[in-house]
Amino acid sequence: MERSLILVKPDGVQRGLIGEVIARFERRGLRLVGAKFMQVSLDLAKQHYAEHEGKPFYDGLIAYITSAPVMAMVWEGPNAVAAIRQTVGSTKPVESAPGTIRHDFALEVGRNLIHASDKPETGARETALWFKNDELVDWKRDVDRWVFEK
Ligand code: IDP
Ligand code: MG
Repeated sequence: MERSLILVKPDGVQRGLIGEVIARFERRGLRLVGAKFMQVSLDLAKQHYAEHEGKPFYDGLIAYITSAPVMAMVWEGPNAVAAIRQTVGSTKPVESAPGTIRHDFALEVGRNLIHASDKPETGARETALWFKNDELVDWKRDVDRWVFEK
């Protein structure tokens, strides 16, 4: 089953939007695999955002993600990465479709509330970076057969 790392970033936590974000993924039918509320270390922030090192917004991005606690989660489902990116919306909130999280709750790219893995391989890599194996729960829901075709 495909997995995606989701972070409710510091602005989302401070604004009381953890529940809103979780509710949207639950309603979509995705299955929660792991969750922890945590302060991000500088080391983890740098590993997570390594692909952006050297870009003009990099220092601000590291400062943003380490500025206050985040809610880190792993969600899974068929095509979970694409489904979640769709529910999250575009990187720039003003380019996000109405009804997406970034459209509905954000205005600026540097305060866009949420992180979601961008590819299935990234989902696997980021899950391993943020969570130990024993922090992830392998489980079935009674409702799975009504949400997942197979
Ligand atoms: P994504 O979060 O939609 O995958 P990325 O391009 O991977 O977007 O960028 C990672 C994060 O870096 C964004 O979510 C946003 O918080 C921040 N970011 C990206 N571009 C800019 C920018 O031009 N200015 C400020 N922050 C940016
Ligand atoms: Mg990205």
